Amino acid sequence: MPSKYPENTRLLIEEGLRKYFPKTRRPKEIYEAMSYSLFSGGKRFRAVLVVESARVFGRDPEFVLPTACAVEYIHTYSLIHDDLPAIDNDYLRRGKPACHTVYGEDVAILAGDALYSEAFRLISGVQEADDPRRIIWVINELATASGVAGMVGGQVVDIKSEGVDVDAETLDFIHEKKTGEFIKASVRAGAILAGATEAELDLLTDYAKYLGLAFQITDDILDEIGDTAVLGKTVGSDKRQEKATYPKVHGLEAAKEMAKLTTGNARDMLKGLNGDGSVLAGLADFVYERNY
Ligand code: GRG
Repeated sequence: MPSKYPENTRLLIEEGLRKYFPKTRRPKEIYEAMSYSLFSGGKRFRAVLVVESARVFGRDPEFVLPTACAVEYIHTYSLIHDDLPAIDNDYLRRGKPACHTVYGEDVAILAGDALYSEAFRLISGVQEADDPRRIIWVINELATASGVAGMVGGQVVDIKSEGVDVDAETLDFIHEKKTGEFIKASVRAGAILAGATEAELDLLTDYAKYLGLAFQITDDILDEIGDTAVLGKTVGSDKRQEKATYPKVHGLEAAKEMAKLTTGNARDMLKGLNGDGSVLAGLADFVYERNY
């Protein structure tokens, strides 16, 4: 991992995922499929955001670990479903055959569904907070961001825009909903559990909006000029499916410039914070510089 990535946090999340993964093993197929996708690598970026956002307010990583792991469950769920033949039809994920390639479409769909429910079981059953209303608040934010007003809504417009000439506004809508809202909810979840005020949350929300946009622009650029072996997923998949992407709508060079600008904007939003935002700033740089 590059130096700006909080590797210790990533390792802590790996431990948390193992600790909280359901101990039941029947029916065997579904637990195997869930665990295959959950433990197949990945940057754990959204879970890292939960932990690092709470740390700004002086909270230990362990305090928000159940929610950080739940966020990773939801993310893994979205990847499993995204790769399905009915959606993006990708056979490679995190350098390995996609879940449906190994376990079949039926089990892969159910593994995604099960991870999604496990996420909310984990937060509602294990997460603690000084004020329990903050747990409900977090559940509401994550459900909204992953539902029709977020990931699902963005994905629908994404699918329906394949092969269509999409304008810049529609492109922004797709990515804000499909990727941005969940990144924003991850940042906010850590801060909410750590007891952030509305004013502090507003600053972090603006940071997260720029971060999510930079993340997606980089993702689109990597799909165009990245390396399949490094990325762990097939390069050129967007082009093959005639997807709306930043390089397609704005041109590759303009997209690179946009990624740089939005990363700078994300960093700027942290300046008003009272706590130490240096790790979050480093994560913005990571998003811009990443090659995977
Ligand atoms: C599952 C809630 C839900 C909805 C189903 C399939 C779908 C609707 C939405 C797709 C959302 C999706 C997969 C967006 C792509 C986001 C993206 C850029 C994923 C790659 O994230 P990384 O780079 O991956 O963080 P790693 O492997 O590092 O975890």
